[in-house]
Amino acid sequence: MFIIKSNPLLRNNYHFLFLVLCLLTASSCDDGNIIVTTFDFDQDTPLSLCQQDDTNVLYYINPQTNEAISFQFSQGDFSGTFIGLDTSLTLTVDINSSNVITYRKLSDQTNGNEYYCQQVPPSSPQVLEEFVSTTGGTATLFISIESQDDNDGVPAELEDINGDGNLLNDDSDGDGIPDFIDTDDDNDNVLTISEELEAVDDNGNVISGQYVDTDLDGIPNYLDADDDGDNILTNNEDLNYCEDPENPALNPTNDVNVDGIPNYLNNTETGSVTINVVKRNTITRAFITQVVFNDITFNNQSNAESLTFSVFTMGRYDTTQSQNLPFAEGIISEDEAGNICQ
Ligand SMILES: [Ca+2]
Ligand SMILES: [Ca+2]
Ligand SMILES: [Ca+2]
Ligand SMILES: [Ca+2]
Repeated sequence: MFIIKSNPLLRNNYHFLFLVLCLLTASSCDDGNIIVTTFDFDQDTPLSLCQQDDTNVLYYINPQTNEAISFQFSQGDFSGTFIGLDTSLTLTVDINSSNVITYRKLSDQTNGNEYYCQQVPPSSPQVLEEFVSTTGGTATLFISIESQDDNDGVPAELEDINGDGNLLNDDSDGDGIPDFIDTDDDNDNVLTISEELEAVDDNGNVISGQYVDTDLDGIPNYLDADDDGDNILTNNEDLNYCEDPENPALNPTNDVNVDGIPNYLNNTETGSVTINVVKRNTITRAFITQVVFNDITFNNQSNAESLTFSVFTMGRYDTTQSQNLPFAEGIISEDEAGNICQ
């Protein structure tokens, strides 16, 4: 009746505790009447999130065992994400009467969203056994970025300009945003996805890994702030930047003269305006929040039984978010600039 897992290092230490509990109260452990709690959660347990006002509930219901774990806590701005260029964020929450962990063994399967995300919890399934945390101990919410990419057409490894394996220390345009998450690597207001076109040879065949370099200065267009080499920065060749309501501002690609070539790629067109605002840098990031409790005690709600865990790993909450990354000081994004056409 006790389940000993094959890899105890990855499991919570409930088995040992429960064995000790049973050794101390041997008569109640072999009578077949008690419900054996397993607390079968680990770092890969997939948690979901409900939010209402300033209260969050992270939860999981195991569809095989009908074990339900939830962590309700007050933290108004919790989203499982963070902004900025840090790679992780740790939140520590005290366990008390407002921040509560609840373990339940349910009589039947249920949908976790319906069970935890309604004002009035459903009356079924029944709660066969319930443990609730007491005051004391902490929850650690370790939020980290699982993946992020600018999806700008240039593979991340090619955006490791200095080739040292660290993507965070390559910032070609010095705007504070590393190339691998910079959607406009030269800050010329032509997004890299529009500039990273692979070069073709005289027969029209793509030259793999070599990008178009209009002015043949050795710098591919997506890293070249003056693409046609006429000494007018590409962002300043956007002469129509506030003239055409059908076309968004800050887009040099739509400034086309009669030959069909945008001014920024035509070195005979040298008209210039001063534009000191750059397009916002939007990327999608995937985050993981690992939830671990330390030094917590649960009380069984129907008897005097209590369980103490020095470390209790609840699981992980995964989420993605589209974010505008912050620029270095002195760089004005269109979000900060307001109406640039006034
Ligand atoms: Ca940059
Ligand atoms: Ca980039
Ligand atoms: Ca660009
Ligand atoms: Ca130019």
